[in-house]
Amino acid sequence: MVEIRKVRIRLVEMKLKVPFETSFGRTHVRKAIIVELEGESEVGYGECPAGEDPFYSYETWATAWHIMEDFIVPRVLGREFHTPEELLQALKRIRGHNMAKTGFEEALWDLLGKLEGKSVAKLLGGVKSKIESGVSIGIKKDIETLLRTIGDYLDKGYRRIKIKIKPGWDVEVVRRIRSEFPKIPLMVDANGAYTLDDMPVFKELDRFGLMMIEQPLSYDDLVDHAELQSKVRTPICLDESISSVSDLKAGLKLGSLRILNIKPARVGGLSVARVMHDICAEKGIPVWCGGMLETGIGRAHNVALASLPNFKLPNDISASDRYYEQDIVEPPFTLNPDGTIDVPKGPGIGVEVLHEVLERYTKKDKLFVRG
Ligand code: OSB
Ligand code: MG
Repeated sequence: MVEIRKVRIRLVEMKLKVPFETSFGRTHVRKAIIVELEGESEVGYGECPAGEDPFYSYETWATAWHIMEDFIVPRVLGREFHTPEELLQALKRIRGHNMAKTGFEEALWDLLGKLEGKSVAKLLGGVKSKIESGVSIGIKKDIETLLRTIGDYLDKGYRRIKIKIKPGWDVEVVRRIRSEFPKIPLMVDANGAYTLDDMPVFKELDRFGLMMIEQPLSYDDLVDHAELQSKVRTPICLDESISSVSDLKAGLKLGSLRILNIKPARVGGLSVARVMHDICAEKGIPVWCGGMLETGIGRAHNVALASLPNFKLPNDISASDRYYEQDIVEPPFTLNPDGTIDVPKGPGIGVEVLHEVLERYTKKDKLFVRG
């Protein structure tokens, strides 16, 4: 049990080493809100990875800031919590805004872990000491650049390659990758850029032995994904379409997905992510942990989550140096030669937050103290 005595939210900006381009836009500088929850003796950290634009989801850092300041902080500050589920219960009247909630929920997992001397992975019921690491590669200016980038990541040891696709950057690109790298574990992510009218594209993609096609159709669709899945062999994996347990149940009933990408920030926290993991485990649906280009804090929570047993496929959890010159945690996340990342064993997130570096990346912050 812990009483929340102080809350700090800070907007951070971290320049990406390489801009990240998807079908919905391009990111040069990653914005995120870091949430700090302070009890009597420890501070817990969580991350809300909502960015600049409402293009991946409706949340932006600015909507998250508003929801935190005006609706979450008043329901958390000065309150006592035994579990992260209890915190989410206190936020239940707030519909949606999962990324804003996740910053707080994760911070409480870290805080409780530190107080109990246990890692977040252990508290969650994680069973792995290493997690499998894949890499998600944005749209590049030409296919040659993409092929070179893929080769570099394979040399580093990444266990699977995901590329972003959009109309005009799809079948030909995959064909070229397959002729260069015939056997690698390969998948594509469309971030909702297609419709059922693009069936010829999916029929072509179906011939390349892809591990899965992620979020081919609209972010709010389940019915058309079910129809598409009935027409292709390649498993459909959903990301944007599944932001709640009810979405997941509907998607499974309809047959809209055979694989689930779980991002804590998208679904409203690690506890919801774990419920989804359990449902999928029971139904024989493999899951993996997606990413939102998180800083070391969100990354640490993602690593903890991915230590659960049904995370059966490589995750979009790459080493810190795939994204940033300098991460805000120590040690940074590094890739083992076998393409895995170690699950930290220390209390809470198990990595130290570098306060001076965090301060340097902070664009604005606000402190709330129990009245
Ligand atoms: O769709 O999975 C996605 C990044 C930002 C927003 C959406 C997505 C992504 C990624 C990158 O694919 C995953 C990562 O390395 O963090
Ligand atoms: Mg995705």
